[in-house]
This record gives sequence, structure tokens and C-alpha cells, in this order.
Amino acid sequence: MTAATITAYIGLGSNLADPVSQLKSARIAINSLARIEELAFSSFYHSPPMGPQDQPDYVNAVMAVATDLAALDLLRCLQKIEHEQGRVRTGARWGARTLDLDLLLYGDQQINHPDLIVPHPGIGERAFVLYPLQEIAPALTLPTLGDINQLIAHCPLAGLKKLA
Ligand code: A4P
Ligand code: MG
Repeated sequence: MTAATITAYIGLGSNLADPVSQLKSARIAINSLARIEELAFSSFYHSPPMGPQDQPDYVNAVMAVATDLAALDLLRCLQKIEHEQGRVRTGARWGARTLDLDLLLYGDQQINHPDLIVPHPGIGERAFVLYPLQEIAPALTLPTLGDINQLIAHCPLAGLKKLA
């Protein structure tokens, strides 16, 4: 890793085709990317779907990595892994998926690119992101959003459960 190393956080989610296995495979795939090292990986969390309710419950987790990949290059790598794990984009917003990899945070940067918005939109209100994020980064300050503990204090669990 170079002097340009950034700590990034990746949100993992799945609600099809054995979600826990999907997340475990994604973790291995991310670890096998060049120029990325895992720093931390949260527990798995079970969560009811946000968005359309006629889909299975999700399993979510958050991973911290050190990387010197540019943010867009990291996003492309994550999209390739989604594709390799059978993600089919139906066009339905917030629909069921084998694997969703979101770039939640990229250092303290704010990014507004047509293909990449960081911090990932909505994370300040999503229990399935905030609780696993706090588990691995309990003192984190999020760019534009502030202290993770303040965000958690205003974010009900909404059915989120840590898996044993
Ligand atoms: N994109 C922009 N910024 C980012 C970023 N920071 N990380 C663009 C990843 N992608 C980013 O994403 C749509 C476009 O977002 C991409 O082309 C990318 O360039 P997508 O993965 O194709 O579609 P999506 O995931 O269905 O849409 P969206 O709006 O990203 O949804 P979310 O926010 O990912 O939410 N309920 C539970 N319980 N747990 C979940 O994990 N996830 C979703 C999807 C819905 N309900 C859920 C969960
Ligand atoms: Mg997404």
C-alpha cells in the first residue's frame, strides 16, 4: 500500500440464494482484489426489507478495507463481484438481489459523480448499515453526517438482529 492509502467501508447485502454464503463469498472475493486489505468485518445481521415488502429478509454486514484504489476503480471492482455472484439488475428499485455491494465511505471524501455518490445516500438512517458500521468503527465520524453514535441514537433497530 502507498502513501495514498484510504480507509473505505463497504456495505454488503443479500436476500437471495443463501445470503450468508453470498456475503462470505463476497468477503473472499474482495480480499482477493489487488491493492485492498481487509481491516475489519462486522457480524452478520438479519433485517426486514427496506422498500418493497414482497421480497425475502436480508442479511447485511459492513467491511472496512485499506486501499489505494481510486474510488471509482473500487466501485467497478465491487460491481464485477456482484455480477460474478449472479446479480441480475431487473431495473426494479430496491428489489431482491443475490448480492449488493455499496461503497459507503471512502476516507473523509465527499464524491458526487454520476456513477458514485459518497457517503452512500441514506446511510444516516439505515439501521442495517449503521449498527454493523458502529460495531467495527465505534468512534467513527462520517463526512457530512457526523458521529456514528449520534446517528445510532436516532435510528431505531427496525427489526435488525445480529446473527449468532
Ligand atoms: N451508485 C452511486 N453511488 C454508489 C455507491 N456509493 N456505492 C450507483 C454503490 N453504488 C453507487 O446501484 C444503482 C447505482 O448506484 C449504480 O449504478 C451505481 O453506479 P445498484 O446496486 O445497481 O441498485 P440498487 O442497489 O438497487 O439501488 P440503490 O438505490 O443503490 O439501493 P441501495 O441503497 O443499495 O438499497 N433492505 C435491507 N434490509 N437491507 C439491504 O441491504 N438494500 C436495498 C438496496 C434495499 N433494501 C434493503 C437493502
Ligand atoms: Mg446498491
